[in-house]
Amino acid sequence: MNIQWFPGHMTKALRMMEENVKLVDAIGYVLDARAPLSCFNPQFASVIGAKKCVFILNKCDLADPAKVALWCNYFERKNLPFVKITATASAEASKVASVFEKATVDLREKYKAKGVFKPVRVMILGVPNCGKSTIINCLSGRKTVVTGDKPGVTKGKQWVRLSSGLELLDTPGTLWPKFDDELVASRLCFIGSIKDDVVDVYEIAIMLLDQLVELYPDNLCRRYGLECADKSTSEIFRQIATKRGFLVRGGELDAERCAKAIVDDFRKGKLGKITFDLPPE
Ligand SMILES: Nc1nc2c(ncn2[C@@H]2O[C@H](COP(=O)(O)OP(=O)(O)O)[C@@H](O)[C@H]2O)c(=O)[nH]1
Ligand SMILES: [Mg+2]
Repeated sequence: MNIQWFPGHMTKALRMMEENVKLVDAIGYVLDARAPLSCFNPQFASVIGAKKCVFILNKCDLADPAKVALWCNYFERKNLPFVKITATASAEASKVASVFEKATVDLREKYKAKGVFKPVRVMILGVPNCGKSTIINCLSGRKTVVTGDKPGVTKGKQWVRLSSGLELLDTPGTLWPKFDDELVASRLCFIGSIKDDVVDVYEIAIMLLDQLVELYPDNLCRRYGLECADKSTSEIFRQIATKRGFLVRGGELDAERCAKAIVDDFRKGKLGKITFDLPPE
């Protein structure tokens, strides 16, 4: 897969984060629970530095609960603050607020002892489309920042003040200039973090089928009524296209339409609850 793509607005966004990190007390690092490892942007480490960092495993409604549990276990073992949520469910807001409150308790007590009132500021970061803006809206209880099911919706700098005294800074999602790991790049495509228009949808669908055959063959068979996933990926693709009637005149496969449908099924959770990445070790 060939993705050599780093739009100018991502460089700008990274610079904005580097400047603003001085203003915040903590970081909220959002990870898509379907591919948490792939969501680690190597460029974020230098932005975060020694700041307190809370990991937010988002989109848990779409993720495999058994693997999410492994991730929670991993964060616990490493003594890293984390929270698992579904940001589209508004009832989850208090979970995020309380993990930030806990992470900044020392600081807030210091302010209190000095008799100063200063908001606790948190910068929310993560790859495109992992749900940063949705989390902020969920916390503020209203639609304060724009969200969208495609990368690149958040452009400028946006502070949101909550009644609890917490101030959140939304940031545009950024990726890194070169993907060394094909699996990581493919998973960022599956979860819609890499824009569909810079990749070949057929190639993405085939990679998705490849990984589903390996990790979730039953889900694949159930969704598409296949007897088994014990065939080549291109054969499975052909079967799905035939069953679904994705054909063009003359009986040829409509590969693009079929590919889009498969990727879309995954994104909407129609293939079941799926998580590709295991924690390190
Ligand atoms: N199913 C599901 N969808 C979510 C969740 N959080 C965000 N989304 C959706 O993911 C898409 C991207 O969200 P957005 O907040 O714009 O992502 P951002 O690019 O990180 O700011 C939107 O369509 C959201 O509705 C979640 O927990 N579950
Ligand atoms: Mg956004």
